[in-house]
Amino acid sequence: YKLKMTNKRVCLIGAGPSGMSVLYHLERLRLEGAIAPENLPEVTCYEKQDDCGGLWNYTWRTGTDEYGENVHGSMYRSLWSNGPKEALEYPDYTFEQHFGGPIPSFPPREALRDYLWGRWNKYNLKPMVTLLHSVQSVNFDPAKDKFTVVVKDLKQNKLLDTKDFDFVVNCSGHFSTPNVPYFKGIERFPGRVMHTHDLRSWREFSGKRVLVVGASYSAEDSALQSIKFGATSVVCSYRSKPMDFRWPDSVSERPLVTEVGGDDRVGAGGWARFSDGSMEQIDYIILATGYLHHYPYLAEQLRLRGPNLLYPAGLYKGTVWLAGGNNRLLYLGAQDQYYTYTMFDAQALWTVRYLTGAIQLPSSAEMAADAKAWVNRAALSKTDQENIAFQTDFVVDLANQSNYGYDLDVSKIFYEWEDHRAEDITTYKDRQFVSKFSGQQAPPPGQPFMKAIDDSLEHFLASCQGK
Ligand code: FAD
Ligand code: NA7
Repeated sequence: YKLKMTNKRVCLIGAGPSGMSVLYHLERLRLEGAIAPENLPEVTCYEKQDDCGGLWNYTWRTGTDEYGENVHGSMYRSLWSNGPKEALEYPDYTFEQHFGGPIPSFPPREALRDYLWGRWNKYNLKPMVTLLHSVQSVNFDPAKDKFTVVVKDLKQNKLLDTKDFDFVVNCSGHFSTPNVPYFKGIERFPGRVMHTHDLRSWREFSGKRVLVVGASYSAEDSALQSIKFGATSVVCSYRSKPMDFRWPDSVSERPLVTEVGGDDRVGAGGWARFSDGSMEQIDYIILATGYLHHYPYLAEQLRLRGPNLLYPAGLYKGTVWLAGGNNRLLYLGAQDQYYTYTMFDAQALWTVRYLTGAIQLPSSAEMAADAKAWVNRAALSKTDQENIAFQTDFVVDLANQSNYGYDLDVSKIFYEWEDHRAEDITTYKDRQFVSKFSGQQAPPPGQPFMKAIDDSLEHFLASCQGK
């Protein structure tokens, strides 16, 4: 499907929330007649999964898929939103509009996926995505002044002829390639060792003693989900600082694990030693150690690298790749995330304005200085409150520049959410918020998070109606 044949050709990689927001705003503005026909780019969106949705598509698969591609999915059964839905709500498509009434603040994965689809269906975006096509390589050819892109049709198991593009918009996400550290003795550990990327069900932890390595969102959820599904104990091991929540008695925190080991005899357990010299008996190891920026299909000089940051270096407006100077490779959603859907949406609208000529870039020196100033500020931002304030400013700046039309600042909701988490990490998902955009007060959940097992949309909607 082609939006329109014109001079600029755009290769959009990935149809998760970020990529779909690009298609959404392009189509919206096209239908509103806000883009002159000669400025409408021809966009080809390649998605390697069999549907739009990105991480919000659940897959039972781990490792490689039926086509030999790395499985993108990192979400598991029983995943409930980790932030309030009021903090990611699209102003032009509220949860109330989608569900026809109030729903609790922390919905399960399927409900959020359903919401995303509702907004995409407004403009029938799915036919604009070339599904089951994986981008294999992207190079910039200075002689042609084009990006040369090789794509594989997964169903036909066929590499397509190289295609030329003026722009590449990379929306492939950065929570799919696990960061897997080594710990002394781990190859001899007698129990299962897995990264959260490969987690699908928590049921196997019932009756087990679990070690969770990491101290961020995945670690927090791994600890809570393990005990929710019957683990007898969870020890969380941190590298920099503990999560320091008021954990249930069965969860504790230790400094970094230094060695693991165990007995090879059937039925014998394993152990972990920590940098304070203490030891624990454990059966399972969950590596909640985050993800790598990993874009193997992008030519070396186009690749973003580094840790998960609020403002990765080298991106003007957190979006335009500055190295090389052609400014025609864009990254969406490459940031660490408090804001999610609305941040991607502001970034997408900014991108569409840029692609259609409504936003002009300043000089290279100005862009580099602007990006550097954000990077420097991000480096000074340490606490959750500072991080939230930082990302709010980032999102609002993008929204202002792109004439977004709504105030996306939901920092108050995030601050309150952080307070709830500090009060009680086991109950914060049972709290309720008011929507900034519909004014709707969320009802309490049908069941508290620590008791809710059925994560289906059907069950969720039935429980909202008190059935
Ligand atoms: P993704 O959703 O990762 O989508 C990227 C797309 O690109 C995928 O469809 C992928 O198949 C495709 N792709 C990748 N490589 C290629 C290629 N070479 N060729 C073609 N297609 C390709 N956010 C929240 O708001 N609330 C939450 O509760 C929440 N929970 C999370 C829990 C987990 C375990 C994880 C990992 C993330 C969570 N997130 C959550 C954050 C999540 O990153 C965002 O919500 C969102 O999915 C990011 O959207 P995206 O489009 O940038 O990337
Ligand atoms: P994050 O937020 O990037 O956090 C990664 C965590 O892993 C963090 O606490 C790191 O410690 C820790 N880590 C990384 N490497 C190591 C090693 N070598 N040893 C010990 N600990 C390590 O990733 P998450 O998976 O939690 O969250 C990603 C997204 O998924 C997020 O948006 C959520 O919504 C769900 P550090 O603090 O850097 O010392």
